[in-house]
Amino acid sequence: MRCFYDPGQLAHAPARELHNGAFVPYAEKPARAAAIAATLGTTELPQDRGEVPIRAVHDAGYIDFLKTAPARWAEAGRPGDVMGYIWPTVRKRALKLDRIDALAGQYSIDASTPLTAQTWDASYRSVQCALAATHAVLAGERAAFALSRPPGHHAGADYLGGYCYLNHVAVAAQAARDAGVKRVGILDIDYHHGNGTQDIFWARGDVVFASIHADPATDFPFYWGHADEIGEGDGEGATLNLPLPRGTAINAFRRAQERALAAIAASGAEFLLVSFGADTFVGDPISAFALETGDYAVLGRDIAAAGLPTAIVMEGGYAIDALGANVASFLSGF
Ligand code: Q9C
Ligand code: ZN
Repeated sequence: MRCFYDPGQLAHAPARELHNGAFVPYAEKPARAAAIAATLGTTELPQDRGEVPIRAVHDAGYIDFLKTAPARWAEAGRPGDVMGYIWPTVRKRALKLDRIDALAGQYSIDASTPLTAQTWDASYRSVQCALAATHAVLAGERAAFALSRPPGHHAGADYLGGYCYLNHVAVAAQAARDAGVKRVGILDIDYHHGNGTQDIFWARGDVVFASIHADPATDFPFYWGHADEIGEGDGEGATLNLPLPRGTAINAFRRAQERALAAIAASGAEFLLVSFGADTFVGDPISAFALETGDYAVLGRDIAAAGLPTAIVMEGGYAIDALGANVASFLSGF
């Protein structure tokens, strides 16, 4: 399988994150990508398709923020990485504030996703990987893999969060639409709900989003991913959320994935994007499902059996020692 990866993605390396009340070493480490690349062996650099496909999904003001915030943060005398600490959420007017501290809150959903001087570039390269995999499949490959990192599915059109800055799978889905695919299915099997992807396609029927994830009653991102969220307007019925309890192992996960794949097939989708997270692994340090390395091959086979041209985009997975094996197992299913 063709695998796309750019070592430039390694330069994004935030120092710490706010985790349950304390600052701890950042879980979304560059070593994640290095471990996957080492296991895959051969990877290709993606073609550079520029910013146009990114701007088709993300807000111009937000893109400008990602590019300029680290320098403005430093100019304002703030130490360390950019991190929001106040949010315009409580009955506030839409204020056009320019202070970097205000923008950091406006353009984020959490305080666990620091922005560094290398973040824009690493995220841009991750988008190019997702686009390269998508275009390879559009050109006839059965399946292709984008080793995108940092991950993407928590990022909305105008917000960062959950270690994500640009929504690679959403940019890829829009690119497939722009290349003539009538309906795109996105299957999100990261441990966490893909709130950014859901928000971006919430009111659209041409991109169908199905997600299996830890119940947001107990897990991040809490405010999205509940079973009664089904989309709105033209998108009503084009969002499917299948939350599962902590402790979920392969059998229940596999049944949920069959439901998600059936919904995507019934929608008439002609092209499949998979947001793949290996944080469903039993040994994941920040998650609580119980999948084993061999289980990922079963999930990959079930997805392949759906028969759609498929581009796989990397999301989470924090058990670095097992990460390469888990990804390789999943891809072996194809
Ligand atoms: N306990 C992905 O897997 N952690 N993102 C919240 C507070 C956020 C994970 C920290 C976890 C996001 C792509
Ligand atoms: Zn995750």
